[in-house]
Amino acid sequence: MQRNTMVPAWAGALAGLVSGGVALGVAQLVAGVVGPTTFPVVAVGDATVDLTPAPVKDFAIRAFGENDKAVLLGGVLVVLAAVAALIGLLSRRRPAVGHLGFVLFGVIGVLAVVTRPDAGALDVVPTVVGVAAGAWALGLLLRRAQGAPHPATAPAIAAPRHAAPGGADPRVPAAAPAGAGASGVPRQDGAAEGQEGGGGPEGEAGAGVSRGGGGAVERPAVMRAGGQVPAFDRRRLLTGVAGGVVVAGAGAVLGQQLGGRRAVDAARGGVTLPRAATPARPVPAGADLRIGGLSPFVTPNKDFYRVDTALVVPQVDPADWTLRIHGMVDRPVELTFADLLKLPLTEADVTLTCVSNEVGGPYVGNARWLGARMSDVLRRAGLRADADMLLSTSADGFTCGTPVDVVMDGRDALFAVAMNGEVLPVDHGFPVRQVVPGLYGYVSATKWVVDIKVTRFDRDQAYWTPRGWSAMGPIKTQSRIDVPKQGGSLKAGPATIAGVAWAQHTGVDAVEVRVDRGQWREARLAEVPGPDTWRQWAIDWAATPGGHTIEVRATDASGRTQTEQPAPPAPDGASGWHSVTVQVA
Ligand SMILES: Nc1nc2c(c(=O)[nH]1)N[C@H]1C(S)=C(S)[C@@H](COP(=O)(O)O)O[C@H]1N2
Ligand SMILES: [Mo]
Repeated sequence: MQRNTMVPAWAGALAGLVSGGVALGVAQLVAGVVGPTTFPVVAVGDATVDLTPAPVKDFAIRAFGENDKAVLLGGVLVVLAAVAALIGLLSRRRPAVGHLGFVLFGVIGVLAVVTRPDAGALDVVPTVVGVAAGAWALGLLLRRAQGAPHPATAPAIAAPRHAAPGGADPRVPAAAPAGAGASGVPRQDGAAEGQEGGGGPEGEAGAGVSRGGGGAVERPAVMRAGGQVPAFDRRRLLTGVAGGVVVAGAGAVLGQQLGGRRAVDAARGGVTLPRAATPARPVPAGADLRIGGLSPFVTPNKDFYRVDTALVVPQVDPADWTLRIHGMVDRPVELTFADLLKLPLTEADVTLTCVSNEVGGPYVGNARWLGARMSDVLRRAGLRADADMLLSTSADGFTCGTPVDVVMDGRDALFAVAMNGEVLPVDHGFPVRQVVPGLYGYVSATKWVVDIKVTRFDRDQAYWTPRGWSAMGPIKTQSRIDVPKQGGSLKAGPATIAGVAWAQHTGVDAVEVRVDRGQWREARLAEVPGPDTWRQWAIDWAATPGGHTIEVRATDASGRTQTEQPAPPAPDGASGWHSVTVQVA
Protein backbone atom coordinates (compact mmCIF):
# COMPACT_ATOMS: atom_id res chain seq x y z
CA MET A 1 0.00 0.00 0.00
CA GLN A 2 1.32 3.43 -0.93
CA ARG A 3 2.19 5.77 1.86
CA ASN A 4 0.24 8.67 0.42
CA THR A 5 -2.96 7.21 -0.85
CA MET A 6 -5.08 9.00 1.73
CA VAL A 7 -4.79 12.47 0.24
CA PRO A 8 -7.72 12.99 -2.14
CA ALA A 9 -7.17 14.37 -5.61
CA TRP A 10 -8.76 17.73 -4.91
CA ALA A 11 -6.43 18.25 -1.97
CA GLY A 12 -3.37 17.52 -4.07
CA ALA A 13 -4.58 19.89 -6.76
CA LEU A 14 -5.30 22.57 -4.18
CA ALA A 15 -1.86 22.15 -2.61
CA GLY A 16 -0.28 22.43 -6.05
CA LEU A 17 -2.29 25.51 -6.93
CA VAL A 18 -1.44 27.28 -3.68
CA SER A 19 2.23 26.33 -3.98
CA GLY A 20 2.21 27.83 -7.44
CA GLY A 21 0.76 30.97 -5.90
CA VAL A 22 3.46 30.97 -3.24
CA ALA A 23 6.09 30.63 -5.98
CA LEU A 24 4.69 33.64 -7.86
CA GLY A 25 4.15 35.73 -4.73
CA VAL A 26 7.68 35.11 -3.50
CA ALA A 27 9.06 35.75 -7.00
CA GLN A 28 7.18 39.05 -7.11
CA LEU A 29 8.51 40.01 -3.69
CA VAL A 30 12.08 39.18 -4.67
CA ALA A 31 11.62 41.05 -7.95
CA GLY A 32 10.45 44.05 -5.94
CA VAL A 33 13.53 43.81 -3.73
CA VAL A 34 16.21 43.20 -6.36
CA GLY A 35 14.44 45.04 -9.20
CA PRO A 36 14.29 46.61 -11.69
CA THR A 37 13.84 43.20 -13.21
CA THR A 38 11.45 41.30 -15.38
CA PHE A 39 8.77 39.42 -13.51
CA PRO A 40 8.87 35.74 -14.60
CA VAL A 41 5.21 35.61 -15.75
CA VAL A 42 5.72 38.70 -17.86
CA ALA A 43 8.91 37.24 -19.30
CA VAL A 44 7.07 34.04 -20.18
CA GLY A 45 4.33 36.16 -21.78
CA ASP A 46 6.86 38.16 -23.77
CA ALA A 47 8.64 34.99 -24.85
CA THR A 48 5.30 33.53 -25.90
CA VAL A 49 4.67 36.59 -28.05
CA ASP A 50 8.07 36.23 -29.67
CA LEU A 51 7.50 32.55 -30.38
CA THR A 52 3.98 33.08 -31.71
CA PRO A 53 3.61 33.01 -35.52
CA ALA A 54 2.69 36.39 -36.98
CA PRO A 55 -0.81 35.42 -38.17
CA VAL A 56 -1.77 34.27 -34.67
CA LYS A 57 -0.39 37.49 -33.23
CA ASP A 58 -2.37 39.53 -35.73
CA PHE A 59 -5.47 37.60 -34.84
CA ALA A 60 -4.93 38.23 -31.12
CA ILE A 61 -4.45 41.93 -31.67
CA ARG A 62 -7.59 42.09 -33.80
CA ALA A 63 -9.62 40.02 -31.34
CA PHE A 64 -8.47 41.59 -28.08
CA GLY A 65 -7.27 45.02 -29.18
CA GLU A 66 -5.57 46.96 -26.43
CA ASN A 67 -6.28 44.16 -23.99
CA ASP A 68 -4.20 41.64 -25.87
CA LYS A 69 -1.38 41.85 -23.33
CA ALA A 70 -3.73 41.35 -20.40
CA VAL A 71 -5.39 38.41 -22.15
CA LEU A 72 -1.99 36.89 -22.83
CA LEU A 73 -0.82 37.27 -19.23
CA GLY A 74 -4.15 35.92 -18.05
CA GLY A 75 -3.63 32.94 -20.34
CA VAL A 76 -0.13 32.32 -19.02
CA LEU A 77 -1.49 32.41 -15.47
CA VAL A 78 -4.30 29.99 -16.29
CA VAL A 79 -1.84 27.54 -17.84
CA LEU A 80 0.49 27.93 -14.85
CA ALA A 81 -2.40 27.30 -12.48
CA ALA A 82 -3.46 24.18 -14.35
CA VAL A 83 0.08 22.80 -14.43
CA ALA A 84 0.59 23.63 -10.75
CA ALA A 85 -2.62 21.80 -9.84
CA LEU A 86 -1.49 18.82 -11.91
CA ILE A 87 1.89 18.80 -10.20
CA GLY A 88 0.14 18.81 -6.84
CA LEU A 89 -2.15 16.01 -7.94
CA LEU A 90 0.70 13.81 -9.12
CA SER A 91 3.01 14.47 -6.21
CA ARG A 92 0.51 13.04 -3.74
CA ARG A 93 2.02 9.68 -4.56
CA ARG A 94 5.44 10.74 -5.71
CA PRO A 95 6.86 13.80 -3.97
CA ALA A 96 9.65 13.77 -6.56
CA VAL A 97 7.11 14.79 -9.19
CA GLY A 98 6.52 17.97 -7.24
CA HIS A 99 10.17 18.85 -7.19
CA LEU A 100 10.60 17.94 -10.83
CA GLY A 101 7.59 19.99 -11.80
CA PHE A 102 8.85 23.07 -10.01
CA VAL A 103 12.33 22.59 -11.45
CA LEU A 104 10.71 22.51 -14.89
CA PHE A 105 8.80 25.69 -14.06
CA GLY A 106 12.06 27.23 -12.99
CA VAL A 107 13.84 26.23 -16.17
CA ILE A 108 11.09 27.70 -18.34
CA GLY A 109 10.99 30.87 -16.24
CA VAL A 110 14.76 31.30 -16.29
CA LEU A 111 14.92 30.64 -20.03
CA ALA A 112 12.17 33.20 -20.65
CA VAL A 113 13.85 35.76 -18.43
CA VAL A 114 17.38 35.42 -19.79
CA THR A 115 16.24 35.56 -23.40
CA ARG A 116 14.67 38.98 -22.88
CA PRO A 117 16.77 41.57 -24.71
CA ASP A 118 17.35 43.66 -21.58
CA ALA A 119 18.07 40.72 -19.28
CA GLY A 120 20.71 40.95 -16.56
CA ALA A 121 22.14 38.29 -14.26
CA LEU A 122 19.96 39.45 -11.36
CA ASP A 123 16.81 38.80 -13.39
CA VAL A 124 16.93 35.05 -12.71
CA VAL A 125 16.93 35.49 -8.94
CA PRO A 126 13.14 36.01 -8.51
CA THR A 127 12.39 32.90 -10.57
CA VAL A 128 14.87 30.71 -8.75
CA VAL A 129 13.85 31.84 -5.26
CA GLY A 130 10.16 31.71 -6.15
CA VAL A 131 10.35 28.19 -7.55
CA ALA A 132 12.30 26.99 -4.52
CA ALA A 133 9.66 28.51 -2.23
CA GLY A 134 6.89 26.89 -4.28
CA ALA A 135 8.49 23.43 -4.15
CA TRP A 136 9.02 23.80 -0.41
CA ALA A 137 5.41 24.94 0.08
CA LEU A 138 4.09 21.96 -1.87
CA GLY A 139 6.07 19.51 0.23
CA LEU A 140 4.88 21.19 3.40
CA LEU A 141 1.21 21.27 2.34
CA LEU A 142 1.24 17.61 1.33
CA ARG A 143 2.86 16.63 4.60
CA ARG A 144 0.18 18.57 6.43
CA ALA A 145 -2.51 16.90 4.34
CA GLN A 146 -1.09 13.52 5.28
CA GLY A 147 -1.42 14.47 8.88
CA ALA A 148 2.32 14.36 9.47
CA PRO A 149 2.90 15.96 12.83
CA HIS A 150 3.94 19.56 12.67
CA PRO A 151 7.07 20.13 14.73
CA ALA A 152 5.39 22.84 16.79
CA THR A 153 2.42 20.76 17.85
CA ALA A 154 3.76 17.27 17.50
CA PRO A 155 3.34 14.95 20.43
CA ALA A 156 6.59 13.50 21.69
CA ILE A 157 5.74 10.07 20.39
CA ALA A 158 4.00 9.27 17.18
CA ALA A 159 0.63 8.58 18.67
CA PRO A 160 -2.18 7.21 16.56
CA ARG A 161 -3.77 10.15 14.85
CA HIS A 162 -7.38 11.13 14.90
CA ALA A 163 -9.24 12.63 12.02
CA ALA A 164 -9.97 16.29 11.73
CA PRO A 165 -13.21 17.44 13.28
CA GLY A 166 -15.83 17.47 10.65
CA GLY A 167 -15.00 14.10 9.24
CA ALA A 168 -13.06 15.26 6.25
CA ASP A 169 -12.09 11.72 5.54
CA PRO A 170 -15.16 10.14 4.01
CA ARG A 171 -14.22 6.87 5.59
CA VAL A 172 -14.38 8.24 9.07
CA PRO A 173 -17.82 8.77 10.52
CA ALA A 174 -18.33 12.43 11.24
CA ALA A 175 -19.33 13.29 14.77
CA ALA A 176 -18.63 16.99 14.69
CA PRO A 177 -20.71 19.56 12.85
CA ALA A 178 -19.62 19.62 9.25
CA GLY A 179 -18.81 23.28 9.46
CA ALA A 180 -16.11 22.76 12.04
CA GLY A 181 -13.45 21.54 9.71
CA ALA A 182 -14.74 22.85 6.45
CA SER A 183 -15.17 26.47 7.36
CA GLY A 184 -11.83 27.37 5.84
CA VAL A 185 -11.20 29.81 8.66
CA PRO A 186 -7.51 29.67 9.46
CA ARG A 187 -7.13 28.41 12.99
CA GLN A 188 -4.29 27.12 15.03
CA ASP A 189 -4.21 23.41 15.43
CA GLY A 190 -5.43 22.53 18.83
CA ALA A 191 -7.06 25.88 19.34
CA ALA A 192 -9.90 24.77 17.17
CA GLU A 193 -10.32 21.68 19.26
CA GLY A 194 -10.15 23.74 22.37
CA GLN A 195 -13.01 25.78 21.08
CA GLU A 196 -15.10 22.82 20.25
CA GLY A 197 -14.37 21.30 23.60
CA GLY A 198 -15.61 24.38 25.36
CA GLY A 199 -12.60 26.64 25.03
CA GLY A 200 -9.75 27.17 27.42
CA PRO A 201 -6.05 26.55 27.31
CA GLU A 202 -6.33 22.86 26.74
CA GLY A 203 -5.98 23.46 23.02
CA GLU A 204 -2.26 23.44 23.61
CA ALA A 205 -2.33 19.75 24.24
CA GLY A 206 -1.84 19.29 20.55
CA ALA A 207 -3.03 17.44 17.58
CA GLY A 208 -2.07 14.02 18.71
CA VAL A 209 -4.45 13.65 21.60
CA SER A 210 -8.11 13.08 21.17
CA ARG A 211 -10.38 14.59 23.73
CA GLY A 212 -13.68 13.07 24.76
CA GLY A 213 -16.77 14.99 23.78
CA GLY A 214 -14.75 17.50 21.84
CA GLY A 215 -15.99 16.55 18.43
CA ALA A 216 -12.71 14.91 17.52
CA VAL A 217 -13.23 11.46 16.19
CA GLU A 218 -11.20 8.50 17.24
CA ARG A 219 -9.90 6.71 14.22
CA PRO A 220 -11.30 3.22 13.78
CA ALA A 221 -8.68 0.65 14.61
CA VAL A 222 -8.45 -0.63 11.07
CA MET A 223 -7.24 2.73 9.87
CA ARG A 224 -4.34 2.72 12.27
CA ALA A 225 -2.91 -0.52 11.06
CA GLY A 226 0.68 -0.53 12.16
CA GLY A 227 0.39 3.18 12.97
CA GLN A 228 2.07 3.97 9.68
CA VAL A 229 -0.78 5.02 7.42
CA PRO A 230 -1.25 8.70 7.97
CA ALA A 231 -4.82 9.86 7.51
CA PHE A 232 -5.79 12.73 5.34
CA ASP A 233 -5.95 15.75 7.62
CA ARG A 234 -8.20 18.28 5.98
CA ARG A 235 -7.94 20.85 8.69
CA ARG A 236 -4.16 20.90 8.70
CA LEU A 237 -4.15 21.11 4.93
CA LEU A 238 -6.62 23.99 4.91
CA THR A 239 -4.78 25.98 7.57
CA GLY A 240 -1.62 25.42 5.55
CA VAL A 241 -3.44 26.51 2.40
CA ALA A 242 -4.66 29.64 4.17
CA GLY A 243 -1.09 30.36 5.21
CA GLY A 244 0.08 29.81 1.65
CA VAL A 245 -2.58 32.16 0.30
CA VAL A 246 -1.49 34.81 2.78
CA VAL A 247 2.18 34.38 1.82
CA ALA A 248 1.33 34.50 -1.90
CA GLY A 249 -0.89 37.57 -1.53
CA ALA A 250 1.41 39.46 0.80
CA GLY A 251 4.42 38.70 -1.40
CA ALA A 252 2.60 39.85 -4.52
CA VAL A 253 1.29 43.07 -2.97
CA LEU A 254 4.54 43.95 -1.20
CA GLY A 255 6.62 43.12 -4.27
CA GLN A 256 4.32 45.18 -6.47
CA GLN A 257 4.58 48.06 -4.03
CA LEU A 258 8.38 47.88 -3.83
CA GLY A 259 8.73 47.44 -7.56
CA GLY A 260 6.25 50.23 -8.25
CA ARG A 261 8.08 52.58 -5.93
CA ARG A 262 11.35 51.81 -7.70
CA ALA A 263 9.81 52.36 -11.13
CA VAL A 264 8.15 55.62 -10.11
CA ASP A 265 11.31 56.88 -8.40
CA ALA A 266 13.12 56.21 -11.66
CA ALA A 267 10.42 57.96 -13.69
CA ARG A 268 10.49 60.90 -11.30
CA GLY A 269 14.24 61.15 -11.74
CA GLY A 270 13.69 61.25 -15.49
CA VAL A 271 11.38 64.29 -15.47
CA THR A 272 12.89 67.51 -16.79
CA LEU A 273 11.06 70.52 -15.42
CA PRO A 274 10.24 73.19 -17.99
CA ARG A 275 10.98 76.81 -17.24
CA ALA A 276 8.16 78.85 -15.81
CA ALA A 277 6.44 81.06 -18.39
CA THR A 278 5.42 83.19 -15.42
CA PRO A 279 8.18 83.03 -12.80
CA ALA A 280 7.40 83.80 -9.17
CA ARG A 281 8.20 87.24 -7.87
CA PRO A 282 11.62 86.86 -6.26
CA VAL A 283 11.36 86.25 -2.53
CA PRO A 284 12.41 89.53 -0.89
CA ALA A 285 15.66 89.34 1.06
CA GLY A 286 13.73 90.42 4.13
CA ALA A 287 11.28 87.53 3.99
CA ASP A 288 13.40 85.47 6.33
CA LEU A 289 14.35 87.05 9.64
CA ARG A 290 16.81 84.20 10.26
CA ILE A 291 16.01 83.78 13.92
CA GLY A 292 17.04 80.52 15.54
CA GLY A 293 14.01 78.28 16.09
CA LEU A 294 11.77 80.34 13.79
CA SER A 295 10.24 78.42 10.86
CA PRO A 296 12.21 79.32 7.73
CA PHE A 297 10.22 81.23 5.11
CA VAL A 298 10.57 78.32 2.70
CA THR A 299 9.82 74.92 4.23
CA PRO A 300 12.28 72.36 2.82
CA ASN A 301 10.49 69.46 1.12
CA LYS A 302 11.86 66.97 3.62
CA ASP A 303 10.37 68.97 6.50
CA PHE A 304 7.03 69.70 4.85
CA TYR A 305 4.09 68.29 6.77
CA ARG A 306 2.25 65.42 5.14
CA VAL A 307 -1.43 64.67 5.56
CA ASP A 308 -3.37 62.14 3.53
CA THR A 309 -5.55 59.08 3.82
CA ALA A 310 -3.14 56.85 1.89
CA LEU A 311 -1.96 53.75 3.78
CA VAL A 312 0.41 53.08 0.95
CA VAL A 313 1.48 56.11 -1.04
CA PRO A 314 0.10 55.91 -4.59
CA GLN A 315 2.83 55.22 -7.12
CA VAL A 316 1.73 56.94 -10.29
CA ASP A 317 3.84 56.50 -13.41
CA PRO A 318 3.80 59.83 -15.26
CA ALA A 319 3.80 57.88 -18.53
CA ASP A 320 0.40 56.46 -17.62
CA TRP A 321 -0.94 59.57 -15.92
CA THR A 322 -3.86 61.44 -17.43
CA LEU A 323 -6.11 64.15 -16.09
CA ARG A 324 -9.70 63.89 -17.21
CA ILE A 325 -12.02 66.87 -16.94
CA HIS A 326 -15.67 66.11 -17.43
CA GLY A 327 -19.15 66.72 -16.07
CA MET A 328 -20.70 70.15 -16.54
CA VAL A 329 -18.37 71.14 -19.36
CA ASP A 330 -18.79 71.90 -23.04
CA ARG A 331 -15.96 69.57 -24.12
CA PRO A 332 -14.49 66.90 -21.86
CA VAL A 333 -10.70 67.17 -21.83
CA GLU A 334 -8.03 64.57 -21.20
CA LEU A 335 -4.44 65.65 -20.67
CA THR A 336 -1.28 63.57 -20.49
CA PHE A 337 1.69 64.55 -18.35
CA ALA A 338 3.51 65.65 -21.51
CA ASP A 339 0.49 67.78 -22.48
CA LEU A 340 0.53 69.43 -19.08
CA LEU A 341 4.25 70.22 -19.24
CA LYS A 342 3.72 71.89 -22.64
CA LEU A 343 1.31 74.43 -21.15
CA PRO A 344 2.71 77.78 -20.01
CA LEU A 345 3.68 77.12 -16.40
CA THR A 346 3.30 79.46 -13.46
CA GLU A 347 5.51 79.57 -10.43
CA ALA A 348 4.06 80.74 -7.11
CA ASP A 349 4.91 80.81 -3.42
CA VAL A 350 1.94 79.40 -1.56
CA THR A 351 1.50 78.36 2.06
CA LEU A 352 -0.47 75.15 2.49
CA THR A 353 -2.47 74.56 5.67
CA CYS A 354 -4.41 71.62 7.00
CA VAL A 355 -7.83 72.13 8.52
CA SER A 356 -6.82 69.65 11.23
CA ASN A 357 -4.12 71.98 12.46
CA GLU A 358 -4.72 72.96 16.08
CA VAL A 359 -3.98 76.53 17.06
CA GLY A 360 -0.17 76.58 17.22
CA GLY A 361 0.04 73.23 15.39
CA PRO A 362 2.56 71.99 12.82
CA TYR A 363 0.37 71.26 9.77
CA VAL A 364 1.34 74.31 7.76
CA GLY A 365 4.20 74.82 5.35
CA ASN A 366 5.31 77.18 2.63
CA ALA A 367 6.75 76.17 -0.74
CA ARG A 368 7.40 77.43 -4.23
CA TRP A 369 5.17 75.53 -6.59
CA LEU A 370 5.42 75.23 -10.37
CA GLY A 371 2.41 74.18 -12.37
CA ALA A 372 -0.19 74.79 -15.03
CA ARG A 373 -2.93 77.22 -14.09
CA MET A 374 -6.07 75.27 -13.27
CA SER A 375 -8.14 78.02 -14.90
CA ASP A 376 -6.29 77.59 -18.24
CA VAL A 377 -7.06 73.90 -18.32
CA LEU A 378 -10.65 74.32 -17.16
CA ARG A 379 -11.34 76.99 -19.74
CA ARG A 380 -10.33 74.50 -22.44
CA ALA A 381 -13.14 72.27 -21.24
CA GLY A 382 -15.58 75.17 -20.99
CA LEU A 383 -17.33 75.35 -17.63
CA ARG A 384 -21.12 75.57 -17.58
CA ALA A 385 -22.41 78.67 -15.86
CA ASP A 386 -24.36 76.79 -13.17
CA ALA A 387 -21.42 74.62 -12.08
CA ASP A 388 -19.98 75.68 -8.71
CA MET A 389 -17.81 72.72 -7.64
CA LEU A 390 -14.72 70.97 -8.93
CA LEU A 391 -14.76 67.45 -7.56
CA SER A 392 -11.18 66.28 -7.97
CA THR A 393 -10.20 62.65 -7.45
CA SER A 394 -6.77 61.22 -6.68
CA ALA A 395 -5.29 58.02 -8.05
CA ASP A 396 -6.29 56.35 -4.77
CA GLY A 397 -9.86 57.58 -4.79
CA PHE A 398 -9.65 60.53 -2.36
CA THR A 399 -11.75 63.53 -3.37
CA CYS A 400 -11.77 67.29 -2.81
CA GLY A 401 -14.62 69.68 -3.56
CA THR A 402 -13.28 73.08 -4.60
CA PRO A 403 -15.40 76.14 -5.36
CA VAL A 404 -15.24 77.02 -9.07
CA ASP A 405 -15.21 80.77 -8.46
CA VAL A 406 -12.13 80.53 -6.21
CA VAL A 407 -10.16 78.60 -8.80
CA MET A 408 -11.24 80.87 -11.67
CA ASP A 409 -10.76 84.28 -9.95
CA GLY A 410 -7.20 84.77 -11.14
CA ARG A 411 -5.28 83.51 -8.10
CA ASP A 412 -2.42 81.06 -8.59
CA ALA A 413 -4.51 77.88 -8.42
CA LEU A 414 -2.18 75.28 -9.95
CA PHE A 415 -1.88 71.76 -11.16
CA ALA A 416 1.56 71.63 -9.60
CA VAL A 417 4.41 69.47 -10.89
CA ALA A 418 7.24 70.84 -8.78
CA MET A 419 7.86 71.89 -5.20
CA ASN A 420 10.77 74.13 -4.24
CA GLY A 421 12.51 73.57 -7.57
CA GLU A 422 12.31 69.80 -7.31
CA VAL A 423 10.01 67.44 -9.20
CA LEU A 424 6.99 66.94 -6.91
CA PRO A 425 7.96 64.38 -4.23
CA VAL A 426 5.92 61.16 -4.36
CA ASP A 427 4.57 61.82 -0.85
CA HIS A 428 3.36 65.23 -1.96
CA GLY A 429 1.45 64.04 -5.01
CA PHE A 430 3.80 63.12 -7.86
CA PRO A 431 3.25 63.56 -10.73
CA VAL A 432 0.55 66.23 -10.31
CA ARG A 433 -1.28 67.81 -7.37
CA GLN A 434 -3.53 70.79 -6.88
CA VAL A 435 -2.53 73.88 -4.93
CA VAL A 436 -5.13 76.58 -4.30
CA PRO A 437 -4.09 79.61 -2.22
CA GLY A 438 -6.57 80.41 0.53
CA LEU A 439 -8.26 77.02 0.93
CA TYR A 440 -7.46 74.29 3.42
CA GLY A 441 -5.86 71.22 1.85
CA TYR A 442 -8.88 68.96 2.37
CA VAL A 443 -11.01 70.99 -0.08
CA SER A 444 -8.34 71.93 -2.59
CA ALA A 445 -4.93 70.29 -2.52
CA THR A 446 -5.63 66.89 -4.14
CA LYS A 447 -2.40 64.96 -4.52
CA TRP A 448 -1.96 62.39 -7.31
CA VAL A 449 -4.92 64.10 -8.97
CA VAL A 450 -6.29 62.24 -12.00
CA ASP A 451 -9.87 63.36 -12.50
CA ILE A 452 -12.01 66.47 -12.19
CA LYS A 453 -15.75 66.32 -12.35
CA VAL A 454 -17.28 69.73 -12.84
CA THR A 455 -20.42 69.65 -10.74
CA ARG A 456 -22.43 71.39 -8.03
CA PHE A 457 -22.16 71.37 -4.22
CA ASP A 458 -25.83 70.40 -4.03
CA ARG A 459 -25.20 67.30 -6.16
CA ASP A 460 -21.86 65.93 -5.01
CA GLN A 461 -19.89 65.53 -1.81
CA ALA A 462 -16.13 65.23 -1.39
CA TYR A 463 -14.36 62.76 0.90
CA TRP A 464 -14.43 64.69 4.20
CA THR A 465 -17.90 66.21 3.93
CA PRO A 466 -19.95 63.20 5.07
CA ARG A 467 -17.30 62.67 7.76
CA GLY A 468 -18.26 65.82 9.59
CA TRP A 469 -16.15 68.49 7.94
CA SER A 470 -17.49 71.60 6.25
CA ALA A 471 -17.99 71.44 2.49
CA MET A 472 -16.31 74.84 2.20
CA GLY A 473 -12.86 75.36 3.67
CA PRO A 474 -11.47 78.89 3.46
CA ILE A 475 -8.36 79.16 5.66
CA LYS A 476 -8.85 81.02 8.92
CA THR A 477 -6.30 83.70 9.75
CA GLN A 478 -3.80 82.31 12.24
CA SER A 479 -0.57 83.15 14.00
CA ARG A 480 1.88 80.91 15.80
CA ILE A 481 4.69 81.53 18.29
CA ASP A 482 7.78 79.50 17.30
CA VAL A 483 10.25 81.07 19.80
CA PRO A 484 10.40 80.70 22.67
CA LYS A 485 8.96 77.21 22.67
CA GLN A 486 6.03 76.21 24.82
CA GLY A 487 7.39 75.23 28.24
CA GLY A 488 10.81 76.63 27.40
CA SER A 489 13.12 78.38 29.84
CA LEU A 490 15.26 81.39 29.11
CA LYS A 491 17.58 83.78 30.84
CA ALA A 492 16.32 87.10 32.12
CA GLY A 493 17.21 90.04 29.89
CA PRO A 494 16.69 90.94 26.24
CA ALA A 495 14.87 88.17 24.34
CA THR A 496 13.12 87.74 21.01
CA ILE A 497 9.63 86.40 20.51
CA ALA A 498 9.03 85.27 16.92
CA GLY A 499 6.73 83.21 14.76
CA VAL A 500 4.67 83.01 11.61
CA ALA A 501 1.19 84.23 10.71
CA TRP A 502 -0.97 83.45 7.71
CA ALA A 503 -4.10 84.67 5.97
CA GLN A 504 -3.66 83.15 2.53
CA HIS A 505 -4.79 85.24 -0.43
CA THR A 506 -5.68 88.12 1.87
CA GLY A 507 -2.33 88.75 3.47
CA VAL A 508 -1.20 89.53 7.02
CA ASP A 509 -1.16 93.24 7.91
CA ALA A 510 -0.33 93.18 11.59
CA VAL A 511 0.75 90.84 14.35
CA GLU A 512 0.42 91.75 18.00
CA VAL A 513 1.93 90.13 21.06
CA ARG A 514 1.15 90.50 24.73
CA VAL A 515 2.83 89.06 27.78
CA ASP A 516 0.88 88.15 30.91
CA ARG A 517 -2.27 89.77 29.52
CA GLY A 518 -0.54 93.16 29.42
CA GLN A 519 -0.67 95.68 26.60
CA TRP A 520 -0.75 94.36 23.03
CA ARG A 521 2.40 95.42 21.22
CA GLU A 522 2.91 95.33 17.47
CA ALA A 523 5.51 92.92 16.19
CA ARG A 524 7.76 93.78 13.26
CA LEU A 525 6.77 91.93 10.11
CA ALA A 526 9.07 90.26 7.61
CA GLU A 527 8.58 91.03 3.93
CA VAL A 528 6.49 88.73 1.75
CA PRO A 529 6.35 88.18 -2.01
CA GLY A 530 2.54 88.38 -1.95
CA PRO A 531 -0.58 87.61 0.05
CA ASP A 532 -0.50 83.82 -0.45
CA THR A 533 2.33 82.97 1.93
CA TRP A 534 2.77 83.04 5.62
CA ARG A 535 4.62 85.96 7.14
CA GLN A 536 7.32 85.86 9.74
CA TRP A 537 7.12 88.28 12.67
CA ALA A 538 9.30 89.11 15.66
CA ILE A 539 9.26 91.35 18.69
CA ASP A 540 11.81 92.21 21.37
CA TRP A 541 11.04 91.38 24.94
CA ALA A 542 12.81 92.25 28.15
CA ALA A 543 12.31 88.96 29.93
CA THR A 544 11.97 89.24 33.71
CA PRO A 545 12.42 86.33 36.13
CA GLY A 546 9.37 84.13 36.73
CA GLY A 547 6.74 82.35 34.71
CA HIS A 548 5.15 84.16 31.78
CA THR A 549 2.39 83.62 29.26
CA ILE A 550 2.90 84.98 25.76
CA GLU A 551 -0.04 85.40 23.36
CA VAL A 552 -0.20 86.36 19.70
CA ARG A 553 -2.92 87.51 17.31
CA ALA A 554 -2.83 88.56 13.66
CA THR A 555 -4.88 91.01 11.66
CA ASP A 556 -5.36 90.30 7.98
CA ALA A 557 -5.26 92.79 5.13
CA SER A 558 -9.04 93.11 5.18
CA GLY A 559 -8.73 94.51 8.70
CA ARG A 560 -10.07 91.46 10.51
CA THR A 561 -8.30 90.43 13.69
CA GLN A 562 -8.21 86.78 14.72
CA THR A 563 -11.01 85.93 17.10
CA GLU A 564 -10.09 85.04 20.68
CA GLN A 565 -12.95 82.51 20.64
CA PRO A 566 -11.36 79.05 20.60
CA ALA A 567 -12.77 76.47 18.18
CA PRO A 568 -11.55 72.92 17.54
CA PRO A 569 -10.37 71.95 14.01
CA ALA A 570 -13.70 70.29 13.11
CA PRO A 571 -15.72 71.20 11.20
CA ASP A 572 -14.02 74.14 9.47
CA GLY A 573 -10.70 74.95 11.13
CA ALA A 574 -9.43 75.89 14.59
CA SER A 575 -9.62 79.42 15.92
CA GLY A 576 -8.31 81.27 18.96
CA TRP A 577 -5.02 82.84 19.96
CA HIS A 578 -1.86 80.81 20.28
CA SER A 579 -0.14 81.13 23.61
CA VAL A 580 2.98 79.67 25.20
CA THR A 581 4.14 79.64 28.78
CA VAL A 582 7.82 79.99 29.61
CA GLN A 583 10.08 80.16 32.65
CA VAL A 584 12.59 82.97 32.93
CA ALA A 585 15.47 82.63 35.39
N1 LIG B 1 -4.91 62.23 -2.63
C1 LIG B 1 -4.98 62.96 -1.50
N2 LIG B 1 -4.72 64.27 -1.56
C2 LIG B 1 -4.78 65.01 -0.45
C3 LIG B 1 -5.16 64.45 0.77
C4 LIG B 1 -5.45 63.07 0.80
O1 LIG B 1 -5.80 62.48 1.84
N3 LIG B 1 -5.34 62.35 -0.36
N4 LIG B 1 -5.21 65.22 1.90
C5 LIG B 1 -5.36 66.65 1.72
C6 LIG B 1 -5.09 67.38 2.93
S1 LIG B 1 -6.20 67.21 4.18
C7 LIG B 1 -4.03 68.23 3.03
S2 LIG B 1 -3.88 69.24 4.38
C8 LIG B 1 -3.00 68.30 1.99
C9 LIG B 1 -1.62 68.07 2.58
O2 LIG B 1 -0.66 68.11 1.56
P1 LIG B 1 0.81 67.64 1.87
O3 LIG B 1 0.74 66.25 2.40
O4 LIG B 1 1.58 67.75 0.61
O5 LIG B 1 1.33 68.60 2.93
O6 LIG B 1 -3.20 67.35 1.00
C10 LIG B 1 -4.53 67.21 0.59
N5 LIG B 1 -4.51 66.34 -0.55
MO1 LIG C 1 -5.70 68.70 5.67
